[in-house]
Amino acid sequence: MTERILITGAAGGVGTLMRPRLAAAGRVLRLLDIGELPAASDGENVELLTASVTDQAAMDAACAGVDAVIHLGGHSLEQPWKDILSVNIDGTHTVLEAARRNGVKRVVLASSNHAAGFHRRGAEDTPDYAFPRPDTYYGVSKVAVEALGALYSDRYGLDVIAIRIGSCFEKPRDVRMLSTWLSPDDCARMLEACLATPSPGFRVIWGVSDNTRRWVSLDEAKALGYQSEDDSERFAEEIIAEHGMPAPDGPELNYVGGVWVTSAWDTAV
Ligand code: 15L
Repeated sequence: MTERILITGAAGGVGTLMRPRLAAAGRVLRLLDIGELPAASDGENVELLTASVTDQAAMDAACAGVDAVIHLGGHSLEQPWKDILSVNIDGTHTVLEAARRNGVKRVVLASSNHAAGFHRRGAEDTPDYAFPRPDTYYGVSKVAVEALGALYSDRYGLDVIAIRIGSCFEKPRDVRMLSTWLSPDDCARMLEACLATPSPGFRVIWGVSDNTRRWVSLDEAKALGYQSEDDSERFAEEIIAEHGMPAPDGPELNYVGGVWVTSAWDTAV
């Protein structure tokens, strides 16, 4: 039987990295974005949709015949409150509501480390389900994403997993990302685990690779079947040579959200 997975925000950074990695025999990827999606390549089993996650009718149609939703759509950086509210918070409600209306059983939500960015790094790994301490309006929206996921799971019985993604790029871009990096291949492994694990109910997991310098727990992710195969340590020498070590008492190495806790990110109005 063919499996159909809807990916919102499929033209974004993580969506673009996941498109080839989540391709599988017997699977159709229904890719949705407000922006332009590259055309299907030869043999690629994709359906392309142009729509906004804030459009309920479009999302209802997009969820028809779908087995699972991976919701990556939304702003990925700090924005004025009204934009965060509309796209990230209202948009996530729209996606979950469309999933519920269509009987979609499983939704994976892109949360972020910035939902808990003001947690100080301690001697122990920051635990799973660390209480929200958002560092920005963007972080607040990810807390709302998690809350909406919990509501739709507890009230309507959907399986919902929110991933507090660290930094998902081809390679770490600074010293903090040696701790927060989620390699694209590990991200795909994590998403596959989220799709496959039986009856998870509502979960929140940290989305990072098993980095030597990791500072968040992977226990809950592992309990869902995630097995990281990457470690940012192979980039450490190069990244430290390029950027230098940050101040030992500065935000970069002392808060989960790094410099997002500083006034440099006070763009919000
Ligand atoms: C995020 O949530 C952002 O979407 C991404 O652009 C990165 O900046 C990442 O967090 C991070 O903390 O490195």
